[in-house]
Amino acid sequence: MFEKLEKAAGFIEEKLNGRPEIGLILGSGLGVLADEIENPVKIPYQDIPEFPVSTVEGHAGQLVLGSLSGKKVVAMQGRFHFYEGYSMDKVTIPVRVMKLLGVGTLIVTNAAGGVNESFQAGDLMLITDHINNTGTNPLIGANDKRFGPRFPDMSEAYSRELQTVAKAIAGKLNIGLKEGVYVGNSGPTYETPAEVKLARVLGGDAVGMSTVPEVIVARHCSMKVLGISCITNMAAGILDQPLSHEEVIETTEKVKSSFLSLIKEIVKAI
Ligand code: R1P
Repeated sequence: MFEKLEKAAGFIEEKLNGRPEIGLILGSGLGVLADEIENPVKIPYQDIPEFPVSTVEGHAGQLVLGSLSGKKVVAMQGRFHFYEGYSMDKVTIPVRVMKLLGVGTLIVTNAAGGVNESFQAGDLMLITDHINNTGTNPLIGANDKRFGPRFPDMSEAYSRELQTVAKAIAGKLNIGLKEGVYVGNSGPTYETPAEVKLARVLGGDAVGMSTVPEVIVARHCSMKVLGISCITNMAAGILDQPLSHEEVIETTEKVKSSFLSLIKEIVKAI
């Protein structure tokens, strides 16, 4: 795997001048951030050796490399999910390729359902921690020490230092940034009301079907992680209305401007 991913990183490097220092994974409907990248080099996933392809609406399916707020970045405009039928190690290939490109800080974003009843659709939530409820783990299998240790420490999955930066910037921009624990499920079904209640009892504030595998792999290879969820809807059973991916995309469109300014200012500050 390591050699194959080195080949993928080499393929990307040939198209760049300068190595990216910050990686961004843009969630459902949040790919607009990649449009802000200056002097972009866009590489469709299907052209990159070993990369899967995006199959979900709202995920464009390309890497965008260039400058954002004066920093060299690599952004995934669209991510991979376990429910698309990709194994966990496929889902997380881009994180390892980012590491091989020189990325030390990863900003993960996602569209999530609000479990905490004090949240509202359209809120942005700083992820303080996560619960892996997918029933599996991307690090199952032989461990390659070149990426990281067999038993990685997850006591600070989301960097406290980056959380402090994000909170300060949200305050400066007057964005009422919520905070909470993201519960990662496999999907593709949205949670039942009973599952949402369970997530709340377990200490979850938001639910979704991504992020957790990426963060596990990022921490395995010692990247610092910052996570931001866009609460696109309240999870099942809170409001008396069915959930849909259309609503998820619609909400991300509404929060676009605060999401963009928050992330751009964070990138500037780190
Ligand atoms: C469901 O509407 C989709 O939105 C979220 C869920 O995980 C699921 O893929 O997408 P992201 O987590 O990729 O933002």
